[in-house]
Amino acid sequence: MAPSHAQYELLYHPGIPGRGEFIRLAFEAKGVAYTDVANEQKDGYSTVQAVCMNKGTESVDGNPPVFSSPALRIPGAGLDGQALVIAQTPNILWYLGEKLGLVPDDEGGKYHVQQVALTALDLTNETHDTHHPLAVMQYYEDQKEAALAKAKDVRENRIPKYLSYFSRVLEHNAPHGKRKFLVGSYLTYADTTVWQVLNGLLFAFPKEMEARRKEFPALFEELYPAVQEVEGIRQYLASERRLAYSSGVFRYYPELDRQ
Ligand SMILES: N[C@@H](CCC(=O)N[C@@H](CS)C(=O)NCC(=O)O)C(=O)O
Repeated sequence: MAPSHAQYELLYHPGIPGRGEFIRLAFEAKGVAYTDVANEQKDGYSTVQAVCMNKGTESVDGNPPVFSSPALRIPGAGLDGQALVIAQTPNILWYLGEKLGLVPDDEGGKYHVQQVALTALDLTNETHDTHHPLAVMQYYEDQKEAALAKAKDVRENRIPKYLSYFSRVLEHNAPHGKRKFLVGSYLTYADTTVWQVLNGLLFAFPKEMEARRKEFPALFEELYPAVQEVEGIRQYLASERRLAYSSGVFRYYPELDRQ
């Protein structure tokens, strides 16, 4: 395992990639150490729960309450030298984009990166809703009929619409990014975030995505491998830190895939 230190602490559920993966990929792409609290620390999930799921008027260290994980805790970066806690995946990525060098220098480029990442996270939410179309707090097994209809719509209408958008962004940026990067001339968190959604979709809907990848060759044959070949990402994907999909946002139910 690569060494990690306590400068940045990822607070997320243990044992699943989930939405925490968008944050992990940002750190791993740049080889910046972080502590994955629930996965690395004894009783780490108690810490995550205490910060992200308590019912009080503060999360920790004078920070306001957090609605849900993932959150990022940065010791020393808050008021009076206390820890700063920030939550919401795109908010964390926005913070890390500057710190880790995962955004372009120009203001328009920074907003464009966030625009693409937000869109990829919208697709993540829609993917989640294929197995939880009616009630987030109820079991998939109790909403299977609605899930079939929702998954059909997401597969047939929403996935191609999103993939078309990402492809067009890639093409628009081709003079700078050479179809390896979505915004500007080097890796940003737009690339890692879109990569993660594509990877999750390949797991959740293998048959659907096998057909779709032929429709969007630049996305799957240029951007996707380019992100995987970034040294930090390559090492990470081969490491035991990269968790297997199971019961998180990206799940595999054969009946929800293309038949
Ligand atoms: N928009 C939020 C969604 C966060 C979210 O849905 N977190 C999940 C885990 S991936 C959770 O623990 N949710 C608890 C809840 O919504 O009650 C983000 O992107 O961070």
